[in-house]
Amino acid sequence: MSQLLDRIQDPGQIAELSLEERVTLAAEVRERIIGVICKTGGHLASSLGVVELTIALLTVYDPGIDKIVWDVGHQTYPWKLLTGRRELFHTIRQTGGISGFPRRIESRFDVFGTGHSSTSISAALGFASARDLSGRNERIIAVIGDGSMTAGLALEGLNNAGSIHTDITIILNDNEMSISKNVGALSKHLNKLLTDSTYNRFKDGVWKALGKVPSLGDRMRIAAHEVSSAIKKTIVTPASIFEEFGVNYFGPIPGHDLAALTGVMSRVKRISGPVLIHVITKKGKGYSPAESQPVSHHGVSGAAVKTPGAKFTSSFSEVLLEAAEKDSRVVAITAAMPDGTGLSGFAEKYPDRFFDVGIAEQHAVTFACGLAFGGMKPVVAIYSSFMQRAYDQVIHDAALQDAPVLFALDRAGVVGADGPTHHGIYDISMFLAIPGLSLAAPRDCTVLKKLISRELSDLSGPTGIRYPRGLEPELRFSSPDSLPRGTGQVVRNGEHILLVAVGSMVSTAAQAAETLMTKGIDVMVFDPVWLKPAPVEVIRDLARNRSVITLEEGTLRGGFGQYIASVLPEWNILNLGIPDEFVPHGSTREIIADLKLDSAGVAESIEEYARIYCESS
Ligand SMILES: Cc1ncc(C[n+]2csc(CCOP(=O)(O)OP(=O)(O)O)c2C)c(N)n1
Repeated sequence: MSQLLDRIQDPGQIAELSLEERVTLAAEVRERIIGVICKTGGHLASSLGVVELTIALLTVYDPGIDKIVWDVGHQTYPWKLLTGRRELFHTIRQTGGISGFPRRIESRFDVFGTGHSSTSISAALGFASARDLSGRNERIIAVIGDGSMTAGLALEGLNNAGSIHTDITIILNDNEMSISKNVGALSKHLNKLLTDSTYNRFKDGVWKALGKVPSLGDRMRIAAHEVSSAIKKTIVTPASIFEEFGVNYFGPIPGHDLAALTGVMSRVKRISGPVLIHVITKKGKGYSPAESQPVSHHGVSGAAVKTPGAKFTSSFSEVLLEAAEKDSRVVAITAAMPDGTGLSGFAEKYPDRFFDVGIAEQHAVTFACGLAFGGMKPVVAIYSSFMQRAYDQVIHDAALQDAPVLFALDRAGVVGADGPTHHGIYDISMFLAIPGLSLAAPRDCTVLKKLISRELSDLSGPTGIRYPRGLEPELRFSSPDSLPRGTGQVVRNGEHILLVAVGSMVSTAAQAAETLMTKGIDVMVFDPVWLKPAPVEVIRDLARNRSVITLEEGTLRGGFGQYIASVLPEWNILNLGIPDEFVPHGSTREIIADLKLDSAGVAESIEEYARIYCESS
């Protein structure tokens, strides 16, 4: 029974509830999230950690006018439930359902879409500056986690907040966790703020003094700021890093205490300039399995049946451990994803050679270049979509200087429920455009292992290996021990059509070829293995008496197919892949089918092409 939750038709109703009712509402929100997400899957632990914070925000601010900008966005399930999406909540992350992240097109309350971390302060500052320029007076609030605060982008925003000095509230949701345990000096600093008694004494002084200021109107906000500054001057305290940035710091505040949260937020509302409220929460709060194991409950897969089989990520872990054992120069770097990228085993076995740099993809890449020039063999494991953050570093620091760094691009291709922010469909175009950078796309775990093992034995320049999320395909083909650049492998013979299929698409291509065979179309399937340098001469040879079609799980714009078409202009090549549109969230199987990249869709496109081609020739 969720009597209160089911009564909320408009978030404005929350401010009218009593404190007791809001506490009940929090319990109902939590219950609903656990009930739904344990079935559908999704980001459970982070959302459970911000239930009270969300209710406090909706109590103190007016979401119809004020702008609440969430960072990362995976923790917005309470927000969705309370801002008009309760009835659709059971559809979250599913095909045609609501998104697992804030999206402007989904709700007027989602003022800024996200999925990648650390954007909230910059976006909020933009909103605040627009407000100032337009003479409006809404409140702007950024809600950012301690993990997300470790990224360069967040620190760039903070730096700018201190200099623009406009009214903006940053809520730092500190649960001491990124996906894994948060790392780095900032995390230590936050911990110090939590435990430092001098700081807590200072905080108490500020609250007491502010409490004495009788209900201040806008005109008096400056006076309140002066009270706070005066107190700061009277007590010698260690400065929080935020104050050094010119941002007023308030906290730490217990993040599951609704009275404390709303009290502090309402009082801080009166202070002008940039302020930061440091809120302490527990990831997974209210669901004991998630509280005790927040890492495995960061994202849960719901009731989906798990199929056994070799996974790309675990094969990467295995081969990396083997290489590290043989060669002490092999080092591994993650940007806050030791578990997701399969590096936790490496971290355990080789703690000195493992680096979790925080959510800092740009730093990870440049750091790896330094390691490489210092004589190490760095492997940077980053999901394909998060590598977008570090594109300049890949060009400027790695490729331009020919740094021998191996980029392990996990989750390449369509990833499913996380949707457009997370699909890894731009890496081929990104990497192909960079001179001197090599890129391979293994079709299965055996090829992945051979490639990584070979590259790490003699890493000659910046090299990317892209591989998909999840299990290798059931249909596999034997592969030679060595897969040198520029050769590739024919995995199926055929007379009429040469189908050049990239990585995850090789088995799909072979299945489509079987279907087409029954229709009299005989397809040769060629796996180039290396997309750059590509086996262009081999493809040219094979194409002599066949029509050429390319197939990739990546955007067509600037992709492998377009590259092949550009180097073989004499052929009328058909490129199959992802059109120039953002791909929605949903089940991977359904998305792939919609894109006509499953074997039935590929067979249909080829049959159609063959028909038109035969008619015209
Ligand atoms: C640029 C980028 N890199 C990596 C990720 C993957 N990721 C999603 S959530 C997360 C941890 C965020 O930690 P925090 O901000 O503290 O939020 P919490 O989950 O603890 O609430 C990471 C690393 C991401 N979303 N964006």
